[in-house]
Amino acid sequence: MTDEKVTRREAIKKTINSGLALSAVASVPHWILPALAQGEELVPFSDMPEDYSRGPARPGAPHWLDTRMISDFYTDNMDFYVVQHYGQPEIDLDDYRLKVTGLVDEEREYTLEDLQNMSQFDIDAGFECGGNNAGRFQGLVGNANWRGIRLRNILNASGVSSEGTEVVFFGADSGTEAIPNRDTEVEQSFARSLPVAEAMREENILALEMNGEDLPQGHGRPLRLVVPGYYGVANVKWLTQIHIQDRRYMGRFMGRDYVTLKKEMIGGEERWVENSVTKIQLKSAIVRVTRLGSQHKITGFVLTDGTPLRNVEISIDGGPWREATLDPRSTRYSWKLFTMDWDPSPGDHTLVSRATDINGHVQFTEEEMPEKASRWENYAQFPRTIRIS
Ligand SMILES: Nc1nc2c(c(=O)[nH]1)N[C@H]1C(S)=C(S)[C@@H](COP(=O)(O)O)O[C@H]1N2
Ligand SMILES: [Mo]
Repeated sequence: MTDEKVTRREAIKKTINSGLALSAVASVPHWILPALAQGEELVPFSDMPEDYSRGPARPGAPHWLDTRMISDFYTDNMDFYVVQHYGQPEIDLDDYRLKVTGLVDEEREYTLEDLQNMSQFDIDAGFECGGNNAGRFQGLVGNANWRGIRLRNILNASGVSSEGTEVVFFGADSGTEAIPNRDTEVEQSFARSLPVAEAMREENILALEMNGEDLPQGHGRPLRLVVPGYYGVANVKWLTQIHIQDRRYMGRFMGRDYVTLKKEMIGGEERWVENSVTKIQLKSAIVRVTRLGSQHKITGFVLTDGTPLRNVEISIDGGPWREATLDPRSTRYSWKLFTMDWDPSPGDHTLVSRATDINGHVQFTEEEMPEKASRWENYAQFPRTIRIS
């Protein structure tokens, strides 16, 4: 590992562990570390099972985090949620190749070393799985610093030809998919696509590193796409091929899964419309309440598609909306943690947050959500209940 890399990793680790009592660091396994200050306690939510806890991520397995433990801007690589649909392919790094094919002036192939030697940048990006929901207490979420190559540089190095309209990203993982009404199955890779104009956005990154470490196996080692502002499904892990074509890619994760079926008015007609899960919908959620003496603190996160926020507000027991404080480390595409001090009376309380963007768009309540028949994109306000003793 280069010195520069060690320094970056140390800097990120330092923010991850800040606020911890030293004794806690030494004695408690990191995955249950509530990152509490001296004398601080986690106050249980009454909408969660009393014994709710989440174990550490296990190699190869999916994982979601206990969102009550969110207290740091960067999610530890060991606790960042893990989702994949065909298992985690082991890629031999010596044989690894990234191929760029299709409607380009020059098809290309890169070794890992070629990629490592290209100019790098880094960006903070937070995202959630399009299937994240209240039932999981929003645990399919995380925020990290990604470092790698600008996607646009790779596309420009091959030269997208004028007929090229869509960029397809293939992962090394594949599974058998049954063909409806036919007694047959085919092997399909995980893949997603983006229109060329979207793919050319300067923030899109082919990430080699996550929080200053080589990309962990579960997060796509050695290379993954991150499309800041998009739901997790866009961020193709174990990336091995980029293909430019003249039509939208229609694989399972574009056309069948991760498709939101919504009721829309189309030219005055009510229609059920299918949309691929793409840009993150404005969302906030309260996930943590801590107590130091009688002083309580409420913490939550906001996700956006990159549209700047106007504010995030909290209402307690149906009372007035009061503005919460946003973490100053927030960036355009990171999650935005927010906090508010609270001096509650004993008894049962309801807490809810709502985010508003600079266009005045306010996060919907459950009742205001567009009518939707599928389980994707759950961005309604998330009321929490808590008992103060
Ligand atoms: N190759 C590949 N990439 C993938 C997936 C997959 O199954 N295979 N799942 C996607 C989905 S649905 C999500 S939510 C994110 C999760 O990324 P993470 O495991 O790093 O949090 O990866 C995306 N990228
Ligand atoms: Mo997902």
